[in-house]
Amino acid sequence: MSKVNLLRRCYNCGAILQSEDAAKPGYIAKEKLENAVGVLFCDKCWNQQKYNFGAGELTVSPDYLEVVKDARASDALIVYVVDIFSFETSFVKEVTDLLQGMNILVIAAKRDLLPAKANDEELREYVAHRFRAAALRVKAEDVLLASSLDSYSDVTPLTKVIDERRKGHDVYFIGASTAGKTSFLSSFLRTYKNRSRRAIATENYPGTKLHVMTIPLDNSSSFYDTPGTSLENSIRGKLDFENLGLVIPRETVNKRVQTLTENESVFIGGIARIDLLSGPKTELAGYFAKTVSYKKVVKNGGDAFFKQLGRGSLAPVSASKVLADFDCFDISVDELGQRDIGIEGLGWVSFAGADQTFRLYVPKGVSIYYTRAKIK
Ligand SMILES: Nc1nc2c(ncn2[C@@H]2O[C@H](COP(=O)(O)OP(=O)(O)OP(=O)(O)O)[C@@H](O)[C@H]2O)c(=O)[nH]1
Ligand SMILES: [Mg+2]
Repeated sequence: MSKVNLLRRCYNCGAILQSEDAAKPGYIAKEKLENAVGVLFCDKCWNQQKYNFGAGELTVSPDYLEVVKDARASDALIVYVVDIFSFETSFVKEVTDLLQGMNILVIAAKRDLLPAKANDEELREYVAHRFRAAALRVKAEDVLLASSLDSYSDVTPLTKVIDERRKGHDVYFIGASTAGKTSFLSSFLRTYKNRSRRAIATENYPGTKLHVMTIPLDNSSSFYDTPGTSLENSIRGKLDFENLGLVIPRETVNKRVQTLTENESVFIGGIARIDLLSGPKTELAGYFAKTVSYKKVVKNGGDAFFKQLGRGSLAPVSASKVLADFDCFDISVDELGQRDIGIEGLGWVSFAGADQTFRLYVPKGVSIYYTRAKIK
């Protein structure tokens, strides 16, 4: 098995985590340090902040739970909208945990951002595979790809499938912020005829403070456009407005290839870096917005990396002002076959697995992923 090792620091205070001395900063019980995945907290911060339960820290609010509870009680169809370009960001663990056993259809939006020649069947299977890995019942035929969703796109074929699948029940559109839920519904509304006695309304969902648009389908069922869950672990939650505009792709993202030999690095904009620490010469195909540079640095810059941030050649240029600190991950690759290392909200690199060890620097708090390749 390959290994992904975060050189672990407390997510809240930044202290290096250790299990030796409870009196020193960064103390955490050994089992927690060894077994945990994702972000970690030292005991002190954990106890103070109650991260999972504290106000403002949850990605899924109790109100959101209420909405999902209703959906479950009414045997509703869940239309889970994901962003196929930023798939990991839009696939929210806290939400998938809530949806166990429910009737789910997936709309994978933003297909237009991936190269046209990527294989649609493989993309649908990739998405279905990720859902199944989260213990949700989704097959490739439950995944519908959607492109260029806006109020002018034709969503009739998608709507037809939704109508068959909902069997007269309500439909809840859920997913991460900016996945494409409202874009879908705006185009749906273009040809919509209200056959009920109720009006379309955007108001607080009963008993909650969540703004939900309700589109009546008949007298007893509706479409619900729920607000997206937050992008806390995504780079999109970290950048200022100007830089956000640079990292979000507006058009098809084509791969750019850099070939790394040991101790060479590739810089992704001024905001992330991947070093090949060991292993054979490797072609790294980068999938990032055109406005994000993808450059090889021949001499391993070491700590000079931080100094290079903010240089004009490494746009987004003002990232250094926005991103003060970085997390560092080591990824040792054992699997053969095409693999992806991704940075949530930014994009990913794809390469043939061959015993490499990579070191990845990303802005503090941004999640990374390591999976089989999305595009072969
Ligand atoms: N290229 C492309 N952009 C899309 C597509 N669908 C949505 N977008 C863009 O993605 C952004 C967010 O879309 P929304 O439909 O508002 O996303 P949402 O899921 O409703 O987001 P929240 O309301 O924040 O939860 C907008 O800028 C859309 O134009 C698509 O299929 N292709
Ligand atoms: Mg919306």
